[in-house]
Amino acid sequence: KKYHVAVVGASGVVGRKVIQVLEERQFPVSELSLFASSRSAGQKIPFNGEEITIQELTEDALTAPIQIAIFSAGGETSKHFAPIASSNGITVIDNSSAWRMDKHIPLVVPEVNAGVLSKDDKLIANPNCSTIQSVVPLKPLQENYGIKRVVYSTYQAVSGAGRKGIEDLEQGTTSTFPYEINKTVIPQIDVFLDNGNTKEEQKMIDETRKILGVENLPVSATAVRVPIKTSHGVSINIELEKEFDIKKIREEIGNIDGVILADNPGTLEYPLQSVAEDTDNVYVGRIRRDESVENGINLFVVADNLRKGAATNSVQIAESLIARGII
Ligand code: 11C
Repeated sequence: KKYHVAVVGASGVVGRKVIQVLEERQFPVSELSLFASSRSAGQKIPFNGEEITIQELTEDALTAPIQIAIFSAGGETSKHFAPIASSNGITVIDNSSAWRMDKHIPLVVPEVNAGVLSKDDKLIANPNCSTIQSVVPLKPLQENYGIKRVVYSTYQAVSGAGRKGIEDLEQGTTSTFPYEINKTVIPQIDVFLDNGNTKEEQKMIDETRKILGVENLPVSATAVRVPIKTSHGVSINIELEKEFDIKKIREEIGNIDGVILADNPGTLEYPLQSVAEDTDNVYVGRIRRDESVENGINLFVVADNLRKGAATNSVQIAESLIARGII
């Protein structure tokens, strides 16, 4: 079976990646429709040997025969257009933060919680990039040992902020970031909230709890922008409920679908952003005991923020819906 797929926000950094990933993974597309704002309408994007013209997104655009729509056009567009599309019977996978914390909307990283998907889901949220790669190695730890507390420290690429973020790095401008990102790391991603966290940090906390299904899980995060173009790094410190064997944990993490263990200090092998770039893998390494607490563990996780952190994960959600006979 093949599907009529729409990409909303087709001209953006993530939208273009979604189109590329659909082609690379040979997603069963019968027809691809591309939508964006009037500014980008008329642009052509290659897909499976054809040139597809971007159409302007209007209220009547998202309807049958489209069956699946992948949105990456920002929160405001998703808030307005995703309910219109889903009420027209289209299954929407939304990359923005608009719907993630809505308790009726599943928030999915397929390796971790594809089991929450059901036939009733017409709108499914794709988590924040730094959250996606972080929860992947947490899954077997939660299942096998119980998680008591998680502390994230991130090293996030400028492409997380879109094309303007990349321009700031390449040109030394400050149109997106408050300081010159080519000269410093910046311990601020997105706006500050009343509790002192940035919005990015709060997303990591809230989304981790929702994906792991533990409402009050103690999670803390510090999110930092670093001067590289692609791939986020996250240092994760975890306290487990039960005792563990570090070799066994290494094995359990290595067995997760899509995870590449890069964990061999003897040969200087560890996750690198330069290696993860342009791959769909989640690289995990520096796995070691944290001797400062009981049952503590440290690890470092790297993934391409535009792929596993966004486009690839949303296509994998669509693949999970097909594999589970939901669409
Ligand atoms: C960043 N994580 O690196 C952000 C970008 O909620 O989907 C993704 C924002 C989101 O700036």
